[in-house]
Amino acid sequence: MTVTTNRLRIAIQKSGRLSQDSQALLTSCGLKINLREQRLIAHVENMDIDLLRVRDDDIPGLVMDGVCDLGFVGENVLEEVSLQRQLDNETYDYTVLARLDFGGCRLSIAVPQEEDYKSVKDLEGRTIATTYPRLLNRYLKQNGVNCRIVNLKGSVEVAPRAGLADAICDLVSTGATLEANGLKEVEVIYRSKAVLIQRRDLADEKQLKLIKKLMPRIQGVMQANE
Ligand code: PRT
Ligand code: ZN
Repeated sequence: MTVTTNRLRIAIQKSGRLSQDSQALLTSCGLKINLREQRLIAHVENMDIDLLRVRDDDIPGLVMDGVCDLGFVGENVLEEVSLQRQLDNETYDYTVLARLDFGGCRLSIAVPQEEDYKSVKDLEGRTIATTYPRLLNRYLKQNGVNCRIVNLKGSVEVAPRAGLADAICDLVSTGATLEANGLKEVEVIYRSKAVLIQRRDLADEKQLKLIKKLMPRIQGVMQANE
């Protein structure tokens, strides 16, 4: 059974690096969010909007499958999920409504500090641990390098020390985590920010009108932050 509702559904990360900023942006746009910490759904009191609070990894799929109308997610996750869904012959359509001014990071390859690294060719035949196997695979292919990719959902930065991999491919912002784990950043393979995406097939007049009303506000808040 599918739930029919014409309240606009916006997927946001429940708790993590994008949660505060996504919520703050919506609040600055005038949404009065009735948020109870443990709840999956938060109702917006003054507009026909519900927030769905989920893991960031689930957000692209929810929008691509049309279960949510909009979503706030990092481009890194969005691109990884898109690549995976293309391989699995699933729909991977969406529209980017705005590139946001938070969640900035880069996906980089890092190797042990003592390693004498000159170019990407030095990775030939090595094992790389990552949470982003599709993005990494695309990069390696483009550079004609063959590696073994080990898929880890967490603690990627300890993989070389634990003897699980020769190198890692992980998100970096300040570089402190790499440094603390005796690693150095050698290749930036993807630069990411948070984006607001919309499902492709959204057709409900009322919902489209609501989005039209919200977008200038979002642009306005971002300009004020510049
Ligand atoms: O529970 P859920 O699945 O929703 O959350 P999560 O743990 O998967 O994601 P979360 O909250 O850590 O990150 C959400 C999004 O924030 C990411 O997908 C990125 O788009 C963005 N982002 C921005 C970052 C970082 N900066 C970042 N630095 N995500 C993760 N990190 C981690 C990185 O993985 C590494 O462990 O921070 C560490 C490195 O930081 P520095 O400052 O030491 O370099
Ligand atoms: Zn996640």
